[in-house]
Amino acid sequence: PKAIQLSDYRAPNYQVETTHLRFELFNDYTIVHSKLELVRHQADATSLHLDGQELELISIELDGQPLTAERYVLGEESMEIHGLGERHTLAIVTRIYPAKNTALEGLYRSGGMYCTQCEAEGFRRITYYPDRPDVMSVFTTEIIADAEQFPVLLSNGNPVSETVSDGKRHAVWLDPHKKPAYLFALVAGDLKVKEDRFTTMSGRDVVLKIFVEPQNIDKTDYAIDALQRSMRWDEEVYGREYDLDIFMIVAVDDFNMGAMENKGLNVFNSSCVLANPATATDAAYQRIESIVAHEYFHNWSGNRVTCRDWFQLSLKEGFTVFRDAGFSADMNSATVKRVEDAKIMRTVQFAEDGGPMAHPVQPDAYIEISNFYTVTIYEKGCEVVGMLHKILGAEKFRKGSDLYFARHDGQAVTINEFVSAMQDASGIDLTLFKRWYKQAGTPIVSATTKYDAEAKTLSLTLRQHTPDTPKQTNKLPVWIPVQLGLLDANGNDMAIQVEPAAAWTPESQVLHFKEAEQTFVFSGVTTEPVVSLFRDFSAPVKVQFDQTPTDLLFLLKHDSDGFNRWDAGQRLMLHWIEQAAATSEFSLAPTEREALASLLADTELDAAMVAYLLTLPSEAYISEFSDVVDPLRIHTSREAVCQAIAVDLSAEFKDCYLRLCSSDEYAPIPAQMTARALKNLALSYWARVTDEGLEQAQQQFASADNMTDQMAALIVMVNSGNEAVAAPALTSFYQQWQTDPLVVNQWLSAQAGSSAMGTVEHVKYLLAHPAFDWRNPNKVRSVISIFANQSLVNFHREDGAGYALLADAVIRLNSSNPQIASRLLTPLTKWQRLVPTLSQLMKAELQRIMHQGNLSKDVYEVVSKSLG
Ligand code: B3K
Ligand code: ZN
Repeated sequence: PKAIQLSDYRAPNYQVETTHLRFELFNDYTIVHSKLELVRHQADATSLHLDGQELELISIELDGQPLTAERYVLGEESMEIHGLGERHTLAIVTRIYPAKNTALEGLYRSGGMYCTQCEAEGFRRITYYPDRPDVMSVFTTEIIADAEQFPVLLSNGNPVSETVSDGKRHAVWLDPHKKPAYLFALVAGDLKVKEDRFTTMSGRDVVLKIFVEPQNIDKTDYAIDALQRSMRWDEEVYGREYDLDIFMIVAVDDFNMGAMENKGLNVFNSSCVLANPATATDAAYQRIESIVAHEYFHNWSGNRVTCRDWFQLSLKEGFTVFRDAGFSADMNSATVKRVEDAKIMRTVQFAEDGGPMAHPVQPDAYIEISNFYTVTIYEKGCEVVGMLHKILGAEKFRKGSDLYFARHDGQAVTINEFVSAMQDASGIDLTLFKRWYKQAGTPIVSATTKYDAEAKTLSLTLRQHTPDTPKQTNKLPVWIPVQLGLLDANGNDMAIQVEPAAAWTPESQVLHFKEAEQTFVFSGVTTEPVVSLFRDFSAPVKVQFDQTPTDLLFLLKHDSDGFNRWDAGQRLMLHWIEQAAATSEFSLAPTEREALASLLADTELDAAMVAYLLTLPSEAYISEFSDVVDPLRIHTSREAVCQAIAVDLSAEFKDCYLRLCSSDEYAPIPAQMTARALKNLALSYWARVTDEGLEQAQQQFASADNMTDQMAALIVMVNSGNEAVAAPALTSFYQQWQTDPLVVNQWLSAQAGSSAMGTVEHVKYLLAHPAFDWRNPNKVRSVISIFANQSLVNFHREDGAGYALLADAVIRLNSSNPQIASRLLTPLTKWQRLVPTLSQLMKAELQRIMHQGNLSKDVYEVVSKSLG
């Protein structure tokens, strides 16, 4: 397979003014008629390139005449038409087989329904087409299907007509907005609909519809509510109004990712949209809220203004993640949201940036674009937009966003155009800032301070360095916004005066660090302060700043920045874990114990925040702070610290638990969700060290009226390692929920992800269980990905059996669903950082995959890059 290069980009020869599609759905196959109005776009162009995959060509006509064989060349995945003039009508008929489509790209069947997934390059599996995002067209879609089997026929835009004759239903949809083919969607099925309305800021009435399989109709309320709040928020915060008469969401069970923003017809993985209190956890509700918002926000950042080519993917994804993060922060707690996002950056994105798949936010080459829907494109892309927000401030940022949408509405543009709009609207030169988009790797910032008591100054010296990444060396300094504060002896923020003054933005408390090394001098510092650096996670960098456990404890108690309170606590806990690893024992110092106890009793603080403050860094998080990863050592030392905290504070955890038990009827609202988060955290510590706590978990499990409490209790029992407690609970849970696939998936994950229970043998048992299904991506993720990413001590078993299990799964899925196979591979890409024995075993599994014949592009790219 050959890499596609950004530098090879050429504008298309022809544009497609209108696209008329007619789908005839039969049981065994589908016939697709396409009629394109082509218009020349490059002077002198005479040839047209169309993409096509797994298509049977039935006929092709140009301007009403059959196209003779010498006028076109069929390649394995393309069609080239020659001898063209200014304007043409091209009509193509193809046959496709949706029921045989296990890759879940293009048009496929999921259960009894048809649906599509076209991003990035799925439309070429429907018909021959210039399947690239800079070809934008007005689409009309006709769907013809058995009237009884398919009462619901949907496509993008507004409905034009629907008729039934001779047992066939015939629906027509027109989308007036020009769009690239990747935003096309079609759905056909026997679905129930939940309907509501929204009145836009200019007073237009929009119909909202969520389509689901009949058994799920009682799981749609929350998504509708989240959608309405998203629509309002986008008007208020970004001035963006919805632009069609109808907005639809469809839930499907078989889906490769979370959801898809097709124009006017979002298609969702059912796990990211369906919820009711009995079956969905608070975490699921929050996921739904953010994904519904994300897909809705794409209507502007992605659809009205789209990407010129797939190297610009972060243009829509980074910006849209930033928008949905702002929404979630406003709906819940901004600090908690920031903590959650920083955790993902530090565990998953930093790992990607430091591994063989490292790539810039704007990549310059790829073999398979599906492999580039990554945490770098999404989450680091969001952080880069977030830094622009910090640099510009909220008001100028909004002006930049308005200018971007006004300038480029209806266009397919590049990341450069986004930054230019921000620059032009703000008057701030962003030339240097653009390096963030081009350089891969996580910058490492080291900080040292020197206090001069006589001069009353504090000097802060910052150095930055970005390590080499595959095919990228000698990186240049980037523009790093360092949000900071200086705490006096009482823990209050000191007033800040700094030299050079030009490097300081007082409103945002941001220092602009732009060179390899810079020293900033703070004056009027009457006592030696405790420095709080990178408040609010102001830049996606690794920080090396030696602060004593005493300072960290002080920041944990006093920092006015909630994010840095959490961060100080995590750094302190990393010290503890290191201490436990070095000495094989650990106990809390009295001051530390006191600090944790007072957090636990602090009813002023957001309860979810308290829960995060008291949660140890995960094993994955600890790994990212280790030079050489020794999973067993990490697991054992973390467990020791966890045990010590549980023992020392068991009475406090019990009190906290009992205080937060509530008899209020369940509601997925922030006040309740945060309380449940802390309550269930307290339970997990309490049950770890007392019979009373474990009995309480059993009781909560038996009496819970909502999945959050039931699942939390189940996980406590599973993690107890007490077979006599865990086994009956798992059995009764399965009996209770076996007909609900989304709940069964949680049941699978609770086992596969547990250090106590998620052993290789048990995972094999789950893979053979009737609840498992290799064709369903949610099941594969629930068992295999969860095992390999969470049950680390078992995945990294010393004989390599965990790696072999994962490699077998990749090999099995390589041909049926290459995207899922490739995604599963991520844990195996980290072999170089492991202790030598494990490293060799893991590498051998990658080599075994490499030696299989017929690797998909997806799997080949990740494996070959990982082996270097
Ligand atoms: N844009 C889609 C992702 C498509 C992934 C294609 N392999 C979902 C989203 O980011 O909103
Ligand atoms: Zn997106």
